[in-house]
Amino acid sequence: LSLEADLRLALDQGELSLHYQPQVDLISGQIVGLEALARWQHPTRGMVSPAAFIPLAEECGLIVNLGHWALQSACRQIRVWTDAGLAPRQIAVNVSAVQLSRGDLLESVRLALKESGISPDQLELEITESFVMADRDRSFKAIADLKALGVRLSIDDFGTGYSSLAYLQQLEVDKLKVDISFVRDMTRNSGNASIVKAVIALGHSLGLEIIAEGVEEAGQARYLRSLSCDVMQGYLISKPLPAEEMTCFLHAFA
Ligand code: G
Ligand code: G
Ligand code: NA
Ligand code: MN
Repeated sequence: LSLEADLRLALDQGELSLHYQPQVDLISGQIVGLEALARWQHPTRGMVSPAAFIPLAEECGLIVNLGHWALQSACRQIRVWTDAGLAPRQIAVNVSAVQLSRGDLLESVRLALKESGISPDQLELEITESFVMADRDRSFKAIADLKALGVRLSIDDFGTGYSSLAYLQQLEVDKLKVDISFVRDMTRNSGNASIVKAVIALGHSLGLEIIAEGVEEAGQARYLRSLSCDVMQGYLISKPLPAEEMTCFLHAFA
């Protein structure tokens, strides 16, 4: 069986799951969000990384179904955590440009919200610069429609794509995620530190919240706080965890 045929089956047979990684406010120390990240536990191949199967799913169009599954699963899980009094402000779900070009992203989001009964502002969508630049008219319209629904939007891996700064000003997004590659060497590489500082200043001047990804060391967290970065995410707090383990983590953290 090809990996693609396998992935098709995996989706039907429930081999995919979401893991959740906390996002922590740098001032209050509270968990303000969770990012949902897809995982594939294959019966013989073992754990297949999303870095391998997401691009494959995008190529063959399966990302439309996979993306809807992720939205639906994340919204159901927020519902469970909301009912248990454990839900942070929002859960972030990654969305691909292909969900826009080959699927009906707006309808998919609407359905997941309706079915779960969560408040739209509990859902955040992580889009990339390539999502925005692939088809500008279509993506600007989609972003406006999604904002009208009440969901929150963030730009993932910010600084690694090639969107122009002029677009950033027109986009109705709420948050920038500083890419892991800039955060990693920030305290040792002054070039990366300059980029992180610039992204924070730019984002704040446009009224956007800034989250730094890939924070692994306490020194990085201190440095980000000194730069007025708002939120951090990374192994320093926790790696992505299955829903049941995240439930325990949320209990312990509260
Ligand atoms: O969790 P990890 O760092 O291994 O994720 C690798 C990549 O896969 C990241 O770029 C992440 O954004 C992407 N990814 C994980 N889950 C999803 C998903 O549900 N949808 C999309 N489109 N991308 C995902
Ligand atoms: O493209 P995206 O930003 O969605 O992908 C995030 C990826 O980074 C996921 O695969 C996630 O598992 C991984 N990740 C999350 N926190 C850390 C971290 O602190 N260090 C490293 N190296 N990777 C991380
Ligand atoms: Na992401
Ligand atoms: Mn990212």
